[in-house]
Amino acid sequence: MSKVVLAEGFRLLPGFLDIRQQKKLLTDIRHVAAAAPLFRPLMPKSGKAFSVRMTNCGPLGWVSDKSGYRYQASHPVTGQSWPALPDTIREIWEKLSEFPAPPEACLINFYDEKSRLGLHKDEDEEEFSAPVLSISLGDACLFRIGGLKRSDPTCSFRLSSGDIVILGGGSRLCYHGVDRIYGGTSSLLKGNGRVNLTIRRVTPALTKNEPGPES
Ligand code: MD3
Ligand code: FE
Repeated sequence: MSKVVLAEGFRLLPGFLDIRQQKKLLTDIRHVAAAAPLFRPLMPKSGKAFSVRMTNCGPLGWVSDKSGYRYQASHPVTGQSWPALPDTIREIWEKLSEFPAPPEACLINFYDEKSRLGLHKDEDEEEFSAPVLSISLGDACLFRIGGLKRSDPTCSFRLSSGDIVILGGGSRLCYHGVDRIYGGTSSLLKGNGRVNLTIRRVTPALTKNEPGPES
C-alpha cells in the first residue's frame, strides 16, 4: 500500500479498504440511512439548499439550517437520536486516528453527479487536536485542498472508492471542497453517486493530566 504526503498532518491512503470492506461499510450506512433518512441541509442566512444530501451516526451529528451550522444529538427532521456508530467505523478510527478518545460524529455525505461542496473549513468542532478521517465510497471525485486562508493556493486530486484521507496536525483547519463527481467510475453503489464519511471528535477529550469535572 502506498502513502502520499501533501502537507503536514495530511495523509492520503489510496485503496485502504478492499471491496469486501467497502461493501460491509455500505451495508452499515444503508442501515443508518434507513433509521435516519438523508436530509438536504440549508445554508445559513441565504437558506439555499446544499446539493449534497446528508445524514449522521454517533452521539452527535452535523446539521445546517438558516440559523447556522452545529452539532446536535437528534435528526433535524425525525427528531430522533442518531443511530449508533457501527463497529466498522469505530475500528477504522482506532486504527488510524492516533487519538486517545472515541469518535463522536460520523457525517455521511451523499453526492449525485451534479453535487458540489464549496471550499470551506471544518471548524464547528471544539477539539481540533483530533484528526478528521474521510472515507470515500462509490464514484470518484475531484477533491481540492488549500491552506489556512481562502486565498491560499490549492491543489486538486482524485479520491476513489476505498480511499481514506487523514486530516490532522497543520492540515486540520485547511480549506477544502469537492469540485466534481466522476459519474460511472465505480460499481459499488446501485446507481451513480458518491458517499463520503467524515469521522470526527467534536467535544474536548479529557486527558490524564487535566483536572476532571469533580476537582
Ligand atoms: C481537509 N466533506 O463534510 S472529506 C465535509 O468528500 C467535507 O464529502 C468532503 O468536507 C467530502 O466537511 C471532504 C475530506 C476532508 C474532511 C475534513 C477536512 C478534508 C479536510 C478538514 C481539513 C482539511
Ligand atoms: Fe469539510
